[in-house]
Order: sequence, then C-alpha cells, then structure tokens
Amino acid sequence: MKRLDTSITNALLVVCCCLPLSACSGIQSVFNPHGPNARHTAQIGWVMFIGGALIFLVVAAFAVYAVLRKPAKRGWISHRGFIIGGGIVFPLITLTALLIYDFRAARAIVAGLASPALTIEVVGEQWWWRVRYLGGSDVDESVVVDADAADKGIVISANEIHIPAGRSVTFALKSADVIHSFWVPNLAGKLDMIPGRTTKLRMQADHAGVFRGQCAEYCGGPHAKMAFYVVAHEPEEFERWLAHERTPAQPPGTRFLAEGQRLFLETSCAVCHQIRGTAARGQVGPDLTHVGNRLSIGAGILPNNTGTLAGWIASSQHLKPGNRMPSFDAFTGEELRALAAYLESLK
Ligand code: HEC
Ligand SMILES: [Cu+2]
Repeated sequence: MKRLDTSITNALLVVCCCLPLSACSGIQSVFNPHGPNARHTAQIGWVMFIGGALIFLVVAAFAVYAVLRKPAKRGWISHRGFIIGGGIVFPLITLTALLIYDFRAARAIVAGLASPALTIEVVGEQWWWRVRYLGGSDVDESVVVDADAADKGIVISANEIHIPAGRSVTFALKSADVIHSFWVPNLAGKLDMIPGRTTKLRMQADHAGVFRGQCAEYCGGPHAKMAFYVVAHEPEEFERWLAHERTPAQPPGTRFLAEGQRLFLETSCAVCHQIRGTAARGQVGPDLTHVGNRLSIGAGILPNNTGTLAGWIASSQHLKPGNRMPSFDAFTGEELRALAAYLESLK
C-alpha cells in the first residue's frame, strides 16, 4: 500500500511539473517569443522569476536555520545590523535595480521598432474582432462602425489579422462596447481596448508564421471563445494578400452557389453582415467578403470549412452560447449546404 502511495505521488508530481511546461511552446505562448517586443517581455519575466526564486530560497534557508539551530548559536541572526541590512537595504537596492532594468527594457521595446508604415485598427466587439487596414493614414478616434470605410480605401476584414514579417506594425485598438484586451503572446504583451479611447500597440514578427491571440479581459458570456489568428507573411506576399482582400467578393460561379447567395441576401443574414460587391451591407457582424480564406470561424473557435460553416449557421448558439448571432435552425439540409458552399467560395 505504501509503495502504491509513493508511486501515485510520483506520478502526480510528474503530471504537475510537465503540464505547465507543455505550454512553453506553440502558437499562443509567452515562453516562445517570435518578435522583439515579446522577447523583451519574456526576458523581463525570466529575470523576475529567477531573481525572485533565488531570494525566496535564501529567505527560506534563513527561516530553517532560525528554527533548527541551537538558540545559543543563532543569536547573530537577530542583530539589528543584519535586520536593517537584509530587511531594508537589500530590498531597496534590488527593487531599485529591477525598476531601472524594467524602465530600460520598456524603452527598448518602443525604440527598437522602426516607425511603422502600416496601421491596423482592431475593434473589440462582444465577442469578435473587427479589423481594418488603414495604410499610413491616421486613425479616426471616434469611429467604431464605419459603413463607408471601403469607399475611403480602407481594407475591411474580421477575426484574422495579416501582417508583413520583419516590419513593425501599429495596432490602433478600440472597443465597441466593454473593455477587451488584445493579446498575441508570441508577439507582444497585452493591451486593453477601452470604449471611447484608442490605445496603440506596436509589434513585429521575426518571420512568416501563424500565431494565435485571445481576448485577455473578461468581457461577458462567451469571452473565452473570443480568439483570433495572426498570419505573418513575407512582405511581397502580404502586399498581394492585402490587394486581394481589398477586392469585392467573387460572384457565384455555379447555380448551387448562386442559390446560396440568394438565400444569404433574402434571409436576414444581409442585415448583419457585409459582403462587398453584393447588396449585403450589414455592419452588426463580421465582414464576410473573403470569409472563405480565413483559417477559422466564430472568432478563432472552429476550423473553416463547409461543414463547420453549416454547423455555425444552424446552431451558432450551441457552438458559442450567448453570441450575437441567432441560430438559424429552419433551413433544410440542402439550403444549409448551398449557403455554406457559397460562403466557403468567397476566397
Ligand atoms: C443579428 C445579426 C446577425 C444575423 C441575422 C446573422 N449573423 Fe452571422 N454573425 C453575427 C455576429 C455578431 C457574428 C460574430 C459572432 C461571434 O463570433 O461572436 C456572426 C458570425 C458569423 C460567421 C462567422 C464569421 C467569422 O469570421 O467568424 C458567419 C460565417 C456568419 N455569421 C454567417 C451568417 C449567415 C449565413 C447568416 C444568415 C443565415 C447570418 N450570419 C446571420 C451576426 C448575425
Ligand atoms: Cu474578452
């Protein structure tokens, strides 16, 4: 029985130690930085963690010494000089040093990135992300929903952010409702999105790749299902992507897809969603002009294919309870397939 107990304890220890470590790699991890901004943040984290752990061990050693050592021998530990030195002077010096180190690292984060040519505006909405590529132009601080954005040369998208690798990008962060927090752990620290304000975050990805972000401030019901992907491309590839994203939607190429489009325009979908190049101009939900190209739907929660699209339309309230799109469970299977195929064809 005793042997069994220890082996269970050992197994538990292994699990407890390995679980956190398994989070150290991957596309959504602060331990796996892929940009200068995130590298500084990770370094600050390690310095604080290792420094704190060392100091903790020293303090714990003194505590053990004080308890176990014979009273006659441990007297020096309560001398006034030792208490003032260890309790006031030492913390003062270490905390001041850490503060200076922290300020310098924060300065390096801002100074290290060239002034960006590209500004991407991201508006946090309950519970998805409105994304607009502004080019070099300034952000209009007051505008959150802009039905005419496309006419002003702004590229509109949602729930997925594309950036050029090796170039620094400014994110202009806003909120349409409550406080959200924009966080791409591999690329930068998190920053709040505050209603009525624009906060700015500069970041850069070292190389092409896909990273995952997550809303990091509780914003109501499906907050945990408010994620997104960041796709970093080689710069020329990014320009091609942006030029394509700017174009209106492709017209349906077959009768089946045309039926899907008819259903989209004639049911209430068009009231909430925009598909540029069609009569659908709704601004309540994500822009769907090129939804077929996105990696995920539902703000990062499901892979994007005709199956998940049909599932989302029929039961979005089951897949993401509380979100602002009703489930449309009155469509026949054939209608659902046509709608989903049409959306998937919007490349
Ligand atoms: C009342 C407004 C409303 C109506 C009507 C509506 N939607 Fe939505 N839709 C939304 C909102 C809001 C979201 C974002 C949900 C979320 O992720 O929190 C969304 C998300 C989506 C997405 C996922 C987009 C992405 O990038 O993640 C698809 C696809 C979609 N809707 C298709 C449809 C179709 C097809 C219809 C018609 C059958 C429809 N919607 C009707 C509001 C609406
Ligand atoms: Cu949130």
